[in-house]
Amino acid sequence: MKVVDTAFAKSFFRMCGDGFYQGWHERNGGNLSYRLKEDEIREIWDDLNFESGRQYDIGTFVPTLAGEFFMVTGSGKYMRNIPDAPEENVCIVKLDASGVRYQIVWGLTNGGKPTSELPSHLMNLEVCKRRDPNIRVVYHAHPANIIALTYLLPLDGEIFTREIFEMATECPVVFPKGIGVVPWMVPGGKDIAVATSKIMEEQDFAVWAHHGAFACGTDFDMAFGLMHTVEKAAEVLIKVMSVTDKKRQTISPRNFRALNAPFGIDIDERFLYDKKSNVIGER
Ligand code: 2HA
Ligand code: ZN
Repeated sequence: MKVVDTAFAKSFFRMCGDGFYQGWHERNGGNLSYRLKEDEIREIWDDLNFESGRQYDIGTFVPTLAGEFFMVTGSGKYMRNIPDAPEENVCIVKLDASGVRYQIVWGLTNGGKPTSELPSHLMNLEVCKRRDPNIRVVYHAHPANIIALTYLLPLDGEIFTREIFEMATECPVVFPKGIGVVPWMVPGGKDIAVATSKIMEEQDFAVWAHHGAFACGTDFDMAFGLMHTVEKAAEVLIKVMSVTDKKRQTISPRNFRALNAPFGIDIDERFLYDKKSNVIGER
């Protein structure tokens, strides 16, 4: 089967367009990766090309992913163009037996390399695979409200989570383990990949201060839906903060605890601290 005709590839390409139309992918901003299943690799085997044999350094070390195949967006490519021209803008890479190098086996037909954030994608996919082998998607986007909050709230995962939780009852139900925050760092390298994957060892979402965010998921809907949910709550918070620095009323820790039983979740208590004031962002 042709790669472009598979269900996973169609979902991948569609999500890139969806993210563009949300306004999360100006120019070449953002990137997406997917760890293929064994039956999907078998399905597309005849459409892969191993001839070049050229190997490139990942820029980090992901032994748990050795030998695996990933669909990833191309470096410098525009998410907007992916649904119409996937083969030019996306590739499939195969990792070598030690998880240090990769080979391009499909796509990027006009040349190019995988996303500049490949180290972060692969390190996140690695820690996610260790905690849940069903997690296969890692998504990086530049949503405006999440980025705006990184200028307004302390860069503290507990405070970010609590303030986002209070903006929509849905939030603690969708991500009861909360979100983490990476301080400003140089993008594209190993250091930011290490910092992000530290968060992804336990949580599904990492904010990159003054840059964007990373979400993971078991499928494209889960990763996109998580980005969408956090960004929507961030938008509500920005609207509230545009009017006042204080909340008149909000969802209380007692209210949050009441969600646990009916929704079968266990909201981490470290986000449910008692606040000393109603000023947004203060503990
Ligand atoms: O240009 O978003 O972080 C792609 C990016 C880099
Ligand atoms: Zn980015």
